[in-house]
Amino acid sequence: MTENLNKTLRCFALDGEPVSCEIYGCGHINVTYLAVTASGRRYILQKINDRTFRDVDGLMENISRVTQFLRTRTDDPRSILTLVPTLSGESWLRNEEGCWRVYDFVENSLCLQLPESPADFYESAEGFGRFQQLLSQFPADTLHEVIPNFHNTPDRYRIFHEVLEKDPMGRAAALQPDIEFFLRREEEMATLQNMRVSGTLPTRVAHNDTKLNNVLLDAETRKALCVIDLDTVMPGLSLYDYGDSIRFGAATAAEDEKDLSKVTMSLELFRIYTKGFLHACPGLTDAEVQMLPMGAKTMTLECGLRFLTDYLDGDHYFSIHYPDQNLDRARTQIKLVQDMEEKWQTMKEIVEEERK
Ligand code: ADP
Ligand code: GN1
Ligand code: MG
Repeated sequence: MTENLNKTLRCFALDGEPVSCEIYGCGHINVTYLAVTASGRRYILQKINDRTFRDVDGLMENISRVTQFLRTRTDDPRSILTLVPTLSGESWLRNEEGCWRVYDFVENSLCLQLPESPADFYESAEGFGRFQQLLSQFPADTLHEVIPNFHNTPDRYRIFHEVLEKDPMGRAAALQPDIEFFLRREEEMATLQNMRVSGTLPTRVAHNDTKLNNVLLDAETRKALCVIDLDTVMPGLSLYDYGDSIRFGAATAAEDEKDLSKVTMSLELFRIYTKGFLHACPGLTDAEVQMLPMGAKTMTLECGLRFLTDYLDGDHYFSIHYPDQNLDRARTQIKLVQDMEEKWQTMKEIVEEERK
């Protein structure tokens, strides 16, 4: 453990002296550490990415309020993230190195990068669906919009066009087929945003980043335990949460798989997640249920567009571990969208079957 990490940890109300602190997990945005104290207690220390999240006060206020609200709805303390305050009672710390927060480590839990069985994926749907359902009683408009237009797909296209125009790395020429893939679908991909603006789809409290690795399963029962990574909890659509889960978890390969023949959207996993989400979230409107396939397609395409935009821009947003990783990520999302287009009719039929 470096002296600086030790100093940072000592500012929080931990149970004992910190004895180790190591990099942990696979997130693309924050820097996460696993910290252990002399008493053996484990904690998650996170350096909050304040380039991505400009309003750290607003973000932490959202997380504090949402976790407090959820705590009134459950008896199991492990099912909700618990913030550890600083010694002066704040929910986060700013020092010379950045912005920091600490959570209790959720013990005896599993964090999966790909489902190990359909049952695991079903549980993730129960977890995110329940989260959404419980928060349907929380006043969405009182939350800070920590990243404005986060899932406003037309706005993501606007940024894409800007970067494409500048082409700061000179990368666009070699990527014409990829670029055209996104351009051909620009109009269709405004559907959800238009329905949100017109009020056809209700604005709800959404998690907005429902990757499988953002829900912990209980290691013993393998049931959904705790939804984590609450940075992007803000007003949104239920379809963002459903769609992002399909994008990541119904894929048959990793988000940066180079062999695209391995990348498909599993209809079996699509069905399983749909079943779990509809079960856990009985309050969805007819319009929401009908648009579930469009949620999956839009979130996948939007994420691919964001990866490609970041690649064209020189990889400033998503953490990368090798040079072309964002391009690989963009291409898996393209492949998934193509596969969904081929399976479109069946996806719609599955939703109809599972809603009964
Ligand atoms: P990022 O925004 O960078 O994705 P996350 O908040 O998702 O950061 O944390 C990264 C990883 O750390 C998670 O995928 C999970 O493995 C682990 N993690 C985060 N919070 C906890 C926690 N309270 N208990 C156990 N593991 C956690
Ligand atoms: C980021 O923080 P993480 O790794 O859970 C991103 C999501 C993307 C995802 C793609 C705040 O999520 O929007 O869908 O990467 N989070 C933010 O893997 O931009
Ligand atoms: Mg995460």
